[in-house]
Amino acid sequence: MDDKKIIFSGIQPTGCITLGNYVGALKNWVDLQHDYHCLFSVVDLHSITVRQDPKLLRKRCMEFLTQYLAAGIDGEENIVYFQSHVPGHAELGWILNCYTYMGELNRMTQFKDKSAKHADNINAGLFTYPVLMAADILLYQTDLVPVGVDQKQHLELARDIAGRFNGIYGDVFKVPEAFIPKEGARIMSLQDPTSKMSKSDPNVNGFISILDDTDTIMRKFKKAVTDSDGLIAYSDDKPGIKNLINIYSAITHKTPDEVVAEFDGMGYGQFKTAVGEVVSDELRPIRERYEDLSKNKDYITKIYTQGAQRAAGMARRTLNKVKRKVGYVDGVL
Ligand code: AQP
Repeated sequence: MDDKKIIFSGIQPTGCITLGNYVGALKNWVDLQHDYHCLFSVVDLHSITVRQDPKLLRKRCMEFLTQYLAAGIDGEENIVYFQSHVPGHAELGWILNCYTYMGELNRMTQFKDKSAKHADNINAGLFTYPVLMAADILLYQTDLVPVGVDQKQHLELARDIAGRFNGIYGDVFKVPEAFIPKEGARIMSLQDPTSKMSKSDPNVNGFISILDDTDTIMRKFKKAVTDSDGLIAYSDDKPGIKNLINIYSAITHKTPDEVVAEFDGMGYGQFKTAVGEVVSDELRPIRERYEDLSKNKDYITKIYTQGAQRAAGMARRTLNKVKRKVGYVDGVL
């Protein structure tokens, strides 16, 4: 292998891929894909921490992988695959469970949030989710993980687990770094700008799907919750406007100050229309490519099959090393 560094990242197939996922993760994958060896996974093992309808899940998995490609991920150059197709994720996940403390997992804010949301199904998988995520990353000797800021705590834990394991057995894992975008690291709900835009939000006006058409996008931005003082300013006291500035800024690569200057003296209506337009222009080609690609099932199958084969080869090298270090007898398979 050359000296390019390794990137791993994934999105779990729940709900639909949102503008938040796009800006926090997917868009950066596209920007980084030629400079690194990249693995982009539809992390389906994670998705069953919340109960899923099997038929819908299978359909959604295919749709997510197709959206990765439609967003501009090159499926030949990069490794694009389903997590459940590479058994090494679950194998390493188990081993790392034994090197992770309950106290560490108890501190994870996503577990607290999700167990409050799914009080009738607080399963062990939900609790150990960050360990599987650590396995996803460490399995490939990943250097860099492009994620939204909400995943920062999980990534810190992955680093701690890697450090602990290395401390016992020598240098087994690369200790990964987070890659968190400056603008758009945390896109908020359009209906409640104090909580993050979430792909399973039951209120469809709270999020933009990357497949939403122009009319839907414009309508959702028009309805976006703001405030009543009519001033376009970048302030924590104005979470709705701040969120719209962040979105505009992430798409146009302008700083928040530049955005504020651009819209100085204009009304919220005009600003919301401008944000809707840049988002719609950004997403239109993705939607069009998606429509084409989803007709080509053979191509999609080829991409995820070769992706899983390449990922499995890399995973095997790390797992063999881990198993030897832990003290297992060499297997025959
Ligand atoms: N609102 C967001 N802003 C910026 N980045 C975000 N990400 C998610 N939401 C935002 C980033 O997208 C990647 C994939 O996310 P995930 O599949 O791990 O799911 P999640 O973050 O748990 O997303 P949701 O919307 O909250 O899903 P549900 O509703 O199913 O629980 C990650 O890199 C994440 O940082």
